[in-house]
Amino acid sequence: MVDKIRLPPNQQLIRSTRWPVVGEKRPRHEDRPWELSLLGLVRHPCRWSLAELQCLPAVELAIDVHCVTRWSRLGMRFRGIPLQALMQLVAVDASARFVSFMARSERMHSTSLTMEHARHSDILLAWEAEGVPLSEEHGGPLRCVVSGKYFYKSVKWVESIEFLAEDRLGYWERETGYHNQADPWREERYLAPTLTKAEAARLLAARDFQGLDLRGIVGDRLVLDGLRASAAKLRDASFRSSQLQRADFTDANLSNAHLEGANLRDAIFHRADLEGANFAGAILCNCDFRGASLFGTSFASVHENGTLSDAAEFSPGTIFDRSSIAALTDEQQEFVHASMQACGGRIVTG
Ligand SMILES: Nc1nc2c(c(=O)[nH]1)N[C@H]1C(S)=C(S)[C@@H](COP(=O)(O)O)O[C@H]1N2
Ligand SMILES: [Mo]
Repeated sequence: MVDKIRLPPNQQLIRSTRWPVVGEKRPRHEDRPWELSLLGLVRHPCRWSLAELQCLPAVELAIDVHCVTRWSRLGMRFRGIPLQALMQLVAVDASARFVSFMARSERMHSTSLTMEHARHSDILLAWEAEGVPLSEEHGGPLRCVVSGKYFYKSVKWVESIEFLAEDRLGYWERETGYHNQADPWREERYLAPTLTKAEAARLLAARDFQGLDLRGIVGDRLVLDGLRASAAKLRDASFRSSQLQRADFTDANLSNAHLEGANLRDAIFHRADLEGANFAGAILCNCDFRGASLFGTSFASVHENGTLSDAAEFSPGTIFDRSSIAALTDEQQEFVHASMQACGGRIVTG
């Protein structure tokens, strides 16, 4: 019950031993030893080696992790230095209104927060998770962990923190339309694209989305059979109860898309990004899911007492990779295995 209250809308708990790797997998290679700098609007800019940081009074905090792709892990234990402690040491100027975190990574990954959030929430520069040193893929030797925001505000391999008067958009926020506020309780996941109603209507009538960025497009309860949407960017799109028979979503990005109750008979999701997509109650007969990414994807609604409703429908022609299914939550995996077995659908090694 307590867990439910701590779970933001449309998030799913993952098993407490699982921790998916999201985004970049390794830092930029450099011979120089690891350092963390605090700079910008501060009285005493400062740089610490990892050893120096680890001599400061460390704390261990339990932080709820909520990834924008709909998986959550509650109360993960992280050990490190609170950002507020470092902010006191460098004496942040009153004119600072934003703080930007930069990673030692190939694409110079970054993100930013308001000073308001930096001052009033739990933020750690962490080197340990669940009692063991952070592995490199999870941001070791040093990462940021920010409570109260989707996890994309927690930069891995953080090497500098800059205090600013004006905001500087981070990598995901700038390049892929991730919401700059990132409040999981308000579901601030992605920004809607700049698509006018007339343009959306024209594209829906033509049923051709190939390669287009149509984030957040709404096509509920429409007849869209034969839709061509290969390589389309359809994050957060909504096709609830639509007719999408034979639709081609090869290589499309449908993360967090709503497909509840849609008729997707003979549709192709080959190599599609379906992270966080919802197929509850959808007809998925003869659908090809090979190579699809299924972190946090739903194929039925799971209730608090463990019961299921709105089961998606499979058929002998439905096909999944075993490795894609392994990314689902336990409840969704069980459901897919059981109903695919019941109808004779194919689960192949891939
Ligand atoms: N340097 C860097 N930090 C990053 C990212 C990234 O791609 N590069 N991805 C972000 C996103 S979207 C998430 S969900 C978390 C994932 O952290 P994890 O791989 O340890 O789960 O890191 C965040 N920090
Ligand atoms: Mo994320």
